[in-house]
Amino acid sequence: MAPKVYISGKLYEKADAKISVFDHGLLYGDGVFEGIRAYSGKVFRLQAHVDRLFESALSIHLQIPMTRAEMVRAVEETLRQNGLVDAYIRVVVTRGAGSLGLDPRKTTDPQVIIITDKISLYPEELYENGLKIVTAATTRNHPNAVNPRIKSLNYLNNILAKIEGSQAGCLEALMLNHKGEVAECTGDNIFILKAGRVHTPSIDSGILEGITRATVIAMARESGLEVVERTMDRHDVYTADECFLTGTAAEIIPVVECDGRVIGIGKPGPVTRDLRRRFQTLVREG
Ligand code: PXG
Repeated sequence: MAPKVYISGKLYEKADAKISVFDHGLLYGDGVFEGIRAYSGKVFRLQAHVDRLFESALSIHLQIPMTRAEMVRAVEETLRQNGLVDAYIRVVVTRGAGSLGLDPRKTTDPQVIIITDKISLYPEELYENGLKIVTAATTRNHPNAVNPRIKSLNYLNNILAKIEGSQAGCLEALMLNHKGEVAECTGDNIFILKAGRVHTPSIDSGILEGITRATVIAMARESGLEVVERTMDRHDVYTADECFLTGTAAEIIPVVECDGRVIGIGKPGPVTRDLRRRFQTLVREG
């Protein structure tokens, strides 16, 4: 079946799925998005993603031209029309087409785009052996600029950090906040294990409130682990017993080296592996 893309109420063939070059989403990165996954036909944490999308939109003063319930239905229907069961779903809401000039009042008709695709996974080898990461010199957005809690279409800051990671031969890069504290990676939240406790930067460290992060915190607590959300610095990462990243695409992926320092025993640790097993059960069972 040819893939179909949802744009503002209609489904288009991939080749015909187009929006205006005057859309401020393109011209200024003016819009918001979500990356979501479906497992065995069920969309994981769909309501949480839709809620975050609407909160991102509210924060940038963008009125999404449908209700949350309509958005939920549109995502599910697009997935169904594409016949996908294990899928990656990208929801994008742009400010809409307008004249040149920053002023959003010069735009009309925000566009809602839903793209569904087969999920492209990180190589299994990385889950077995763990990732190496480096700290990027590019800092995470200052909360008084585009707040990191907003999943905006303007990801350039994180892309710059990602390039730094790639140039150092790493698939992810650690980003610090404007105070030099650990924030998160370019598209994943970070966790460490130290002395039997799980630690992760708090929301006020200037991070995206990851939905996988929230799931993992709840899951870890349910399994009897203590989870501490706090300010962290790079020393905490270097001296951790275990480290892992969480995200919709990555799920839970172990980190075994940061800035050339070997973390723990240099292999994915038992707590990370156990959480990963639990997570895989959870996404399949709901
Ligand atoms: N931090 C940042 C900056 C992110 O962009 C996460 C953490 C993890 O959040 P979730 O809610 O997914 O647990 C993200 C999410 C992509 C892609 O195409 C990136 C994300 C999600 C989906 C796709 O690289 N980032």
